[in-house]
Parts: sequence; C-alpha cells; structure tokens
Amino acid sequence: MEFAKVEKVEKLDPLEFYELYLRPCKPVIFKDLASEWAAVNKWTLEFFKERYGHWEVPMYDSSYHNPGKGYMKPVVYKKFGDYLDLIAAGSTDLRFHNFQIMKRAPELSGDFQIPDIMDGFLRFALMFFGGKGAALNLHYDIDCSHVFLTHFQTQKKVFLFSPDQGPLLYHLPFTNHAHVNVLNPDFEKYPAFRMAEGLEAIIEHGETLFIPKLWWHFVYYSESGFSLALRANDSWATKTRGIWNLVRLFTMDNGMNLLAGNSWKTFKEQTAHKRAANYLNQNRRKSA
Ligand SMILES: O=C(O)CCC(=O)C(=O)O
Ligand SMILES: [Fe+2]
Repeated sequence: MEFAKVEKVEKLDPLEFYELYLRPCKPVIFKDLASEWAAVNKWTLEFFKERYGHWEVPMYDSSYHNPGKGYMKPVVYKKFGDYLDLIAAGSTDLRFHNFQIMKRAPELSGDFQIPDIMDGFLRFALMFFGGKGAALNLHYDIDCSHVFLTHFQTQKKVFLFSPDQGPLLYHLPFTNHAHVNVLNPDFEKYPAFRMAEGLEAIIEHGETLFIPKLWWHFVYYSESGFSLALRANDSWATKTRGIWNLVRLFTMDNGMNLLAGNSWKTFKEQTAHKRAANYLNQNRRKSA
C-alpha cells in the first residue's frame, strides 16, 4: 500500500497551526515543539532504568484485543528495569503503555512544558514504551482529544487514517479499534481496506506528531523507544462526546466480552464486514 508522508514543519505560530492543521484536522509533525524541553536530552532508557527500574509495570502485547478474560488486560507484570534492558537489547512485541507520568512520577513534569500552540491542553500526560517490532492496533482515541505525540531517542512510525474511513478499516462496533494489520494487510479478509487512503508519519527523536481528534492510528515501533502524549480538547461538545464514548463503549464492550467472549467478537467482526460491504456498494453506485 502507498502512504503519503505527513509533512514536517518548524517555527509554526498558533494562528498558522489553527488555519493549516487544527481547523481542517490535518496531521503534521512539528520538528521543534519540544525543542526547549529538558526531556529531549535527559530522558533515555538508562535514565528511566536508574530512577524507576524497581517498579513493577504491566506489559501488553499483540493479544491485547483477543476476546475472553485477557481482553485489554496486561499479559504479564515485569520489573521496569528488566523491560528496559529487554527493549535496549533488541526486538520484543511487549509494550508498556498509558503510563500516567504526572501521577506516578510527578517530578518528571518539570522536564516538559504544555505547548502554547493551542488552547485546551489537559493536565494529563501519558507515556508509551515499545520494543523494536512492536505494534499497537489500529484505533482512535476514545476521549476525542487531539494528541501531540513526542518521540524520544529513536524513530517510530505512525500510520493515520481520517475518521470517515472507519468502514474501510473494518471498525469494530462498540469499540474504538480495528484489526487490519496496516503493515501486512490480509486483503482476502479485508478487501475494502484496499480503498483506504492512509498517511505515514515517521517521527524522529524530539519530533512531535499532531494526531487530530478521532483520527485512526496504527503505531509501529521500527526501533525500540518511547514517547510522551499530551492531549488537548478545546470544545465542550467533543469533551462531552469523549466522556459519553468512554462510558458507553467501555461498559458495553467489556460487559459483552465477559458475557459472550468469542461470539461477541464474531458479532462485531460480522457487523464490520457488513458495513464495509455497504460502503463499497454505495461507492460503486455513486461512481456508476
Ligand atoms: O505510541 C504509542 O505506543 C501509542 C500512542 C497512541 O496511541 C496515542 O498517543 O494515542
Ligand atoms: Fe492512540
């Protein structure tokens, strides 16, 4: 599949950002949004190991969305230091994600700043660690925030799709995710995915990817590394929609997963396939 590259910008002011990217909801990579942050030079795998290596942390892998008891649960707990050694040594599909750093390590908050590129930043920061080759399923962020994802030390790739393409990605109903493997798609199983138009963001050390609200993203750790995600939400309408989504989707999906496991998964997949087929039919009719 061909992916257009997400453009990189420098020295963008808030007005330009608003006009060119925020209002049209268009992804972009800032080369310098984090350039003044102490974290850019200070945060390394060794730094985290020295300070927090003794923590027990939850690990996730590609079975994250398998139905049943393990649905969206950690596969194992590990000493953070051992995990950091593991990713420093090479490939593993284990990830440590959604680590709430302001809560767990508030002293690190001084190492980065809330950007002034737009209003509405939440005082809430998440960190993500992954080993070379690890990937995070196609999903959109359920709280409907815009995400500013700054990557450190290495490179990682994020594949992005606009919100209206959900049916082509086989969006699983009652969830915020989809199971198409963007890097190695099974077109027999997911034929409509051929029509999807994606973007590829290659984020290097110290660069920040802007993921507009509700945009689908598939994260691939081309090298072991870690990122910090800051979130912004400047509208009450989307904030309310985000909270409603969290309650509605999580309660329904988690409840049904526990009650029905595999048959709930099959129902979601069949619905996703029906919606993709309808989408293709409608488009065929339009272009006929
Ligand atoms: O970088 C990652 O591992 C996941 C990032 C992500 O999905 C997010 O910030 O919303
Ligand atoms: Fe995300």
